[in-house]
Amino acid sequence: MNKLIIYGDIHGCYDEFISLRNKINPQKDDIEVCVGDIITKGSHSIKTLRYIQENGIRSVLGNHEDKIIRYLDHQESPKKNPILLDSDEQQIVNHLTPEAIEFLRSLPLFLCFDHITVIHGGLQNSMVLENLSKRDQQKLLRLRYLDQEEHFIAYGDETEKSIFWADIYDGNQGFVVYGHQWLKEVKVNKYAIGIDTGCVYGNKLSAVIFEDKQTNNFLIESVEYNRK
Ligand SMILES: [Mn+2]
Repeated sequence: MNKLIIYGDIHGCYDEFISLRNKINPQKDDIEVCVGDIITKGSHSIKTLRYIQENGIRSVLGNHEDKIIRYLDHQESPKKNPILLDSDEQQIVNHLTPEAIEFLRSLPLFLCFDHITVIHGGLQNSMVLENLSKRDQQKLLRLRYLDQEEHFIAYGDETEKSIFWADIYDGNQGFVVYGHQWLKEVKVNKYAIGIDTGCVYGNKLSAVIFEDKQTNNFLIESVEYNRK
């Protein structure tokens, strides 16, 4: 039976990604997916992106890929680009091949494998993935915390009363595998699992492996950040 292997935010941590993939040792029929944020922040964004493309690994869109695409879209207009890139993002843009740009533009907001749903950020119980407004599409990439009335809270505006979306998610869009919010360990809820364990911040890179997509039985594999 083929496995479903889902990798957390790689952020250009190429060496750790290769170590993790070697540890998991995917077989030909296994499906490999990333939760987005393949690029930016780490040292090897372009190399990682090329490897993902060359090895038939799929991904959903992360907020960092989304920023690069929005920047490129604005570049086609004669107006001043409202998106500001940092030097790392500028380097990435300078080195993207037309194929890489096409790959980034092709990334979906979500992927479903039976009842397992892969997204980058988070979702609210009222959202229907097949029918998202433009605003909800942006939320899907960025959602972390909600307020008491279950409204989106912008990054940095959280209080101790804020609610992490997965803690109240009711499972109506499937069992969700997500990244975006990094934590020291994977975060397991009844209907969701967060697998960004902050490799690029010096912690570790993790993947979740479903041996059988019909059940929720999964394994976690991780490799530590490589301090060279
Ligand atoms: Mn990220």
